[in-house]
Amino acid sequence: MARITSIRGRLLYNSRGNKTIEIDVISDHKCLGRVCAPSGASVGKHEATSFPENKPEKSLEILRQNEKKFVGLDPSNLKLIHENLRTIDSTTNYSKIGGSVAFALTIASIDSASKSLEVPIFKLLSTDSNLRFPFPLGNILGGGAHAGPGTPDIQEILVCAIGSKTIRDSIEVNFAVHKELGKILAKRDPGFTNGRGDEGGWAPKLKNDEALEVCARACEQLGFTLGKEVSLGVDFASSTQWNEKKNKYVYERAGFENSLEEQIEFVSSIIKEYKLAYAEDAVHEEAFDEMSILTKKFPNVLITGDDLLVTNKEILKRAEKIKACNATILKVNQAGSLYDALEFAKEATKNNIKIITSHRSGESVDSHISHIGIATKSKMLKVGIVGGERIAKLNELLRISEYDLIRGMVEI
Ligand code: 2PG
Ligand code: MG
Repeated sequence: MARITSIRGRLLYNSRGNKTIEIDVISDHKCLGRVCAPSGASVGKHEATSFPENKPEKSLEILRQNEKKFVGLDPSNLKLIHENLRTIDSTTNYSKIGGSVAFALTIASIDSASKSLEVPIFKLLSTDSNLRFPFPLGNILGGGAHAGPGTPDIQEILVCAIGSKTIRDSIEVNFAVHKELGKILAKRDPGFTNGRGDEGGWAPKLKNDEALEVCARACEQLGFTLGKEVSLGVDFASSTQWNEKKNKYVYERAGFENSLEEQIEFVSSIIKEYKLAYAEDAVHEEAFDEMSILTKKFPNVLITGDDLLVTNKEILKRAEKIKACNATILKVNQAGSLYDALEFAKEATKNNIKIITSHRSGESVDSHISHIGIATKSKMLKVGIVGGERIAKLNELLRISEYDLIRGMVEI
């Protein structure tokens, strides 16, 4: 059995150029596990706090003071590492040490164990003998909190190659749609600068409906039928539009407002018109009842909670009671530790809530989430489309395909 021999944290920067932390966990003096923490732009109210007082330096200082608590532990024993972490910070949202430490320390431990035992991370996290690939869900057009003024209010229009039989084909189809969309946008607007949002999706000056229309056209021009070879998805990130005082969704860029009922109509018509397979945060983060209306109305669409559930097991239990969603985003850093996130995944699976493991908009070039997506039997892996930090996760899926342990794609 391996033993953790040292831990070291450092201040680095994420894909937005913002400060973040990276943690090294070294086992047996030689096996290095290394993880850099990501961060979101559209952050749920109840997510784990990234850093105490928003200061990564403070997280690093607390880690340094407590380093010894982890030395000597088995790096593959996630529960023990999590429990030791909880002796330092027992707050529900990791406000004392920062969720970024919980994230990086637990995943770096598993990374280190993987090196020491020479077993891939997905195998360490799951004993299931029937693992498959999740479908990559790629952001082809960005707006909202991920892109500048003039772009759609809707945060992300995504593509998923639901007809693909292999991981390579599913990745290539996503790229093809993204490229085709780029050509359409350039033709439509000679002033289009090829500008992209935070996750690699194009960021054109378009209204919501125009943006959806060009994405559908890109798929069709490649000979695909929506709902057959490929499907579109949308992350509405509705909390961004929600105005509590007005009790309305304010679509500032498009220039309209929706009441709670109108929002359901708005989302429903988009789901129907574009045959969406996937609709994330279609209502704001506390609108559980409205989410359950949509879940009932669209049993064959992944009605997915992100800000709504924030990878929090207790909130998920509340959602389950009223069948608020049939799918959930899993972002480890929303929960805090990898142990927390895996407990959340167990609860979701037990209740037949489909899992979509996801990146954050502010990322690193790490690719551990590709393993986490496989081990949690996620239906989809939401990792953006192009840009080094997005491609890193897709490339890792291709490396993993060299293991004979995984047979084909999940059923969707
Ligand atoms: C989301 C994510 C990732 P952020 O809303 O689903 O696409 O964005 O990391 O900004 O929360
Ligand atoms: Mg989201």
